[in-house]
Amino acid sequence: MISPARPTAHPLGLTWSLLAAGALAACASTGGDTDPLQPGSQGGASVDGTEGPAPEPPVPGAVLANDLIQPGETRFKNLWRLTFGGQNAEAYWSFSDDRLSLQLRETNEKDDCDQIYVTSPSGDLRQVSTGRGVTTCAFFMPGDDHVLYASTQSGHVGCPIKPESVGYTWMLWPDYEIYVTDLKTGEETTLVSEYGYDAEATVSPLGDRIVFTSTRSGDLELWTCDLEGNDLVQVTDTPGYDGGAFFSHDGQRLVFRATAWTPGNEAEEQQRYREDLDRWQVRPNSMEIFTVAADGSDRQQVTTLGGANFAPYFTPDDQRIIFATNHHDPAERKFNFDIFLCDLDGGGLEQVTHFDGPPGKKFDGFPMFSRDGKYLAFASNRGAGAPGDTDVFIAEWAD
Ligand SMILES: [Ca+2]
Ligand SMILES: [Ca+2]
Ligand SMILES: [Ca+2]
Repeated sequence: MISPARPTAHPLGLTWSLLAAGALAACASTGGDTDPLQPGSQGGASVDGTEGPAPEPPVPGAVLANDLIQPGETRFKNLWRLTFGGQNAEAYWSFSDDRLSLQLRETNEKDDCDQIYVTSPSGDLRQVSTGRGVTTCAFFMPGDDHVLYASTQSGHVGCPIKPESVGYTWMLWPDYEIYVTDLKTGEETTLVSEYGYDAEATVSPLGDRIVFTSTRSGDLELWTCDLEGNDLVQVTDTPGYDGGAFFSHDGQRLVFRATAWTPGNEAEEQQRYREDLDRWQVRPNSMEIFTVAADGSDRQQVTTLGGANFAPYFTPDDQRIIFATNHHDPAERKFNFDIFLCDLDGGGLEQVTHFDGPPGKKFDGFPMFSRDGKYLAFASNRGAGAPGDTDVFIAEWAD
């Protein structure tokens, strides 16, 4: 099922959608699919048969796609599609809610790696990463004139080739550093740099701190720093993966994903985890959602669902958490990821997305609310031409 030649793995989990593709056809994209900047024929569909002016897209270039709202997706008042084919995900809102940064890959070719793009007033997507190495996890800086992202460009000119591994793992390239690019001048500066994995950075809505994931302490932990990359604070100190964090809107807490050990089997699993980490790899198949105060105190487990729970984000009132999970997939190999909501204690579970098709057409994940709460950006296989194609969507949210 899984292509052993697949060159990159995705720190925040995009690879799950590729896994869901089953056998990965080489160069799965065809025709217009290879140009994600070009609106396709599936967008702009009519809204449930009613006439009237189409609602304004929340981001220039997004095309109305209400035909892709699935039965049961009652939280979606309208749906727009931003990309059309390839691998596109992790679309995160600017501070002013009028732009998205995202990562985009046009094909599954070995020499094609995720690069960072931003939306622009003209409706085009604009590449802002250098094109060297593999990149991940972009986020707007306060003021929206700069974007941070992680890249292996200090160690790789092209796309790094994933070494042989046992089973399904993510690569934690030690060349990953966190850079800030000036959207006006293209000037790039290094924000965070240390031997080992440094990636998955996001910025507090207060605009004063950055959280990221690093192996610098010898384990995968959350760290925060100021906007210049100084005043480093280690937030987590727990065996296992701690990463993929976002701040609450009041800047007080972090929501993140962490390895879930099997009770009674911790020692064996942690030994295997250490062996993977020594090869710069991590297995993402068993993770739960946690919160912690930004200073590292008061760690709380949110979900106890089993399976892979990831990409958590606070609702605009900080009272609930939206996240992606496959816990509900009855299949032994759980490829159907969907977006769920839950309370801060894990109760009140509510399924938000319901897209489930054939292999490679099941994934929904990476939810992020706009700061005003009106829109939810997410990634999904829905509307995909080729199995595994993942596109960025924006839903108008119904409270
Ligand atoms: Ca590094
Ligand atoms: Ca840890
Ligand atoms: Ca799904």
